[in-house]
Amino acid sequence: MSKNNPFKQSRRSFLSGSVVVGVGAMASGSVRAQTADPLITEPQEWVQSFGDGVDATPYGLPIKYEGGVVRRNVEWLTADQVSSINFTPIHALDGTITPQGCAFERHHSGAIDLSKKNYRLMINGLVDTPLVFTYEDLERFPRENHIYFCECAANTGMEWAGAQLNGVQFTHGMIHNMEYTGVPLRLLLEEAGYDTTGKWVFVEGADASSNGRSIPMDKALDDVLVAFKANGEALRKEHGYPVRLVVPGWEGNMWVKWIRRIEVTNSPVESREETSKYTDTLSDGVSRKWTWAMDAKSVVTSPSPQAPIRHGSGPLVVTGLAWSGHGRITRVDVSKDGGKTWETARLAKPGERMALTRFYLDINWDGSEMLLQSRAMDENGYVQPTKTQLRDVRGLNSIYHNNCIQTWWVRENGEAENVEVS
Ligand SMILES: Nc1nc2c(c(=O)[nH]1)N[C@H]1C(S)=C(S)[C@@H](COP(=O)(O)O)O[C@H]1N2
Ligand SMILES: [Mo]
Repeated sequence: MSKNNPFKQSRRSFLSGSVVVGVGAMASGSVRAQTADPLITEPQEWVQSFGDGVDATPYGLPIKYEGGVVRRNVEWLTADQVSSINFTPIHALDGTITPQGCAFERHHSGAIDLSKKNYRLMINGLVDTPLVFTYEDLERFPRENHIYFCECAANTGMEWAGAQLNGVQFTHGMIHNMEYTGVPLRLLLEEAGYDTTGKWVFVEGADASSNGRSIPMDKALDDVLVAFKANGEALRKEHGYPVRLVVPGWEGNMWVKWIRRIEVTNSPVESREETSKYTDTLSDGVSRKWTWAMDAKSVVTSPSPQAPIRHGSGPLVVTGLAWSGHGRITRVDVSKDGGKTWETARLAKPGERMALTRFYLDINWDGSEMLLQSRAMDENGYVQPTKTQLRDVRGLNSIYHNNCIQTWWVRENGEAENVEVS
């Protein structure tokens, strides 16, 4: 069987590969094949009675067997529920779209209850005509659909000093990827007649924290969306219902939820969220500022500590996610030996600009331990750094913008653990 893609081989050799696996697998596998399997030979209860009627679930939830696919938090990070974060269960998802129901949440002062009726958006500052839009007003502007990832700048932030959290949900789960429907911010700024001396916009939300951020005018006019739908339906309350800002490729903190005001200014406001927070202090005490775009990053989501290998040796699907705030992902490599050798993974689809890319490496696992890593490359030729390379540049004072290569130590029994290689 070919090492990186069994499907490239002829169907025949792939099938014979599977037979070998069956023999090598746990005894129960072959016992099941030899004795009558009641799930195949006996009529089951679900064929002898009716299932639920169509009125049972007007709005569907996942079936009870999938009850573990939920957002989780890290207790010691959650001093206070209203100013906290939870994590997307990326170990259990596939494809690239994050369902809203399990997409991570980050609130500085809790998720507020704001109706469409009470919603207002003001544009003021350096404009010809200060304007206030209702929700219905926004719906009358031409709108667009785009898939974008939103990554909190603190994603992987707890791993700077050492391998700490034993699960990809916790190390990399401050990310989600949705299809947004919204009005380009440019159209609203044009409606208000923005002054070309205004080089910045300051955006703030309707919640108590307001989460104010300055965004350069070039970005505001380029691809920022004033969004009201995600994955086809209204935004969930926790993601900013009824309207949030979408700032493609840039750190999650700028994606202001419950957006209520956009002020055109000629200088940045230097708010709390862009000075004391979301900046990286280097070893010499100098802080990096205006680090908006999230650098290329990837991680193996399965196998991983929360998604161990249960089926023994043989065909194994290694999979993960890659993304870049600077454009498209062009290539992802996977290493099984802690970065000594690399194989190029298969991208499920060609990389899309500022969106998650799913990769697969279909291997024939010999059952020996692995130090699994993935390494993303984007269209600018940027290569995701190792932990050591990143620490050499940033030191150890940082919390934010950690995009280093992650290692999972996969044991012979299929269990995986968060480790570092040097
Ligand atoms: N109004 C407002 N917008 C906000 C926040 C907030 O607390 N209030 N949190 C920010 C942060 S830090 C992040 S990472 C993203 C998270 O978006 P999500 O909760 O939809 O995942 O929203 C940003 N927008
Ligand atoms: Mo964030």
